[in-house]
Amino acid sequence: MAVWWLLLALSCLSFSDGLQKSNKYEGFKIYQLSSKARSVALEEALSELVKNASYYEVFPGFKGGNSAKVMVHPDEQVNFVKLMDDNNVDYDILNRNVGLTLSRQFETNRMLRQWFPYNGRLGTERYYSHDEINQYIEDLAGKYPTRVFLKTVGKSYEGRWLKTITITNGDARRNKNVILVDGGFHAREWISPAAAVYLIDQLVNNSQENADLLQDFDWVILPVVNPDGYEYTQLSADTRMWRKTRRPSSNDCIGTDPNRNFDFHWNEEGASLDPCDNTYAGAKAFSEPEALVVGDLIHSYVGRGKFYLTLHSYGSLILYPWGWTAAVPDTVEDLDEVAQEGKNAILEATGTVYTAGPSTTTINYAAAGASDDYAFNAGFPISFTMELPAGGTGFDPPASDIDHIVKETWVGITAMARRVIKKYPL
Ligand code: 0X9
Ligand code: ZN
Repeated sequence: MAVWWLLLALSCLSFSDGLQKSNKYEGFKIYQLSSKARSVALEEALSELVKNASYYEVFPGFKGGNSAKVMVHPDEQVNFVKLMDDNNVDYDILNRNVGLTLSRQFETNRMLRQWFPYNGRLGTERYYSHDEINQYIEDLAGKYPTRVFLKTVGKSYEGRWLKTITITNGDARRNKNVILVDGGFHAREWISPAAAVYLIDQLVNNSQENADLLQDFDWVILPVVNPDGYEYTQLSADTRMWRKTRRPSSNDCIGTDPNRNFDFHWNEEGASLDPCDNTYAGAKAFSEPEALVVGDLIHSYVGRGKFYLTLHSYGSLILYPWGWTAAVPDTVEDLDEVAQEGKNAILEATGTVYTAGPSTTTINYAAAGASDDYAFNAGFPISFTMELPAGGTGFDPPASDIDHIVKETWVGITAMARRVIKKYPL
């Protein structure tokens, strides 16, 4: 494997220097901001920035804490630096040219697709398209007809099929408890579908070793909730940072944040009614087909469903309800017990430090209308958002990081699942 990466690194270096085209992110910089105290100055400065969406993007995660990451347009960098100095906010430059990073990655991904065509198994060498992922789960269902089942649960706005894979141990016992996992809510968070695919692979192809995970529980997995957005981010370096779905929502703006579109305290906090914003909540709750599919899926498993897990990036966080308010539910101890289990298992396996806690105070912002709160409110006793680790400029771990991240995520998910299985026996 190491030789592959070395060859690829060399060929991409020579390619990318010659072929580098400028793109939308040419000259954008990413700054890491910090302020000695948990600072009002930083929060005020950031809230000014986010108003100017064409020049700035404050990356989600730790928005209101004492550090933040901000991507800044080249025309605004002088003003930005002055604003930070005036507010006594320290900054480091994390990435000097986002455009260059993205176009190199684009080239690498193009080559990896040629080097590792789909051959019936999805390895961890590269990122896969929605079609390949659907093909893979189709193939698994064909190969293991007694223990793997597919269901078409809906269609994205652009007409891509949303399919769940249900993984069982093949004992034909009905109405077992259920663990429901989804990925790919946010288009650019590619490591999320990758982790869902690895989870599927391990549960199906390593079923003997994981027999305890399938004894009294079935697993239902929807690997790409937002395939239109996911495919759009694969088109070019210009589109790589897209977050939302792809349905035009006004004359000049496209897409809704599917994780603000759920019908639970919809649009009350941390969401926008401006169709051009990255956190646009939609015209009304469940206006978007992709969110509605997940909502229906959640409802269809209430009672049997004991654990809902939605995979996002980034931040290395395990977040539990509530995410729409800073209050915590009565069963916070149960939630925390399971979350800590995941955090500790990952720490022990790889040394990666996850933070586990209530969503709003851990990620430092409230966001209403998300799927985790919806599932918890609907009756899933354990409902988490897992923010996988950052890579590249944040949302774009290079392909060479996939293997490490998805295996580590598997360790965390299975540790949490085992605790859930013990807590909620059939
Ligand atoms: O903001 C989000 O939708 C999630 N973070 S991300 O960077 N992947 O976009 C966090 C959602 C946490 N859950 C709730 N706020 N309910
Ligand atoms: Zn996300």
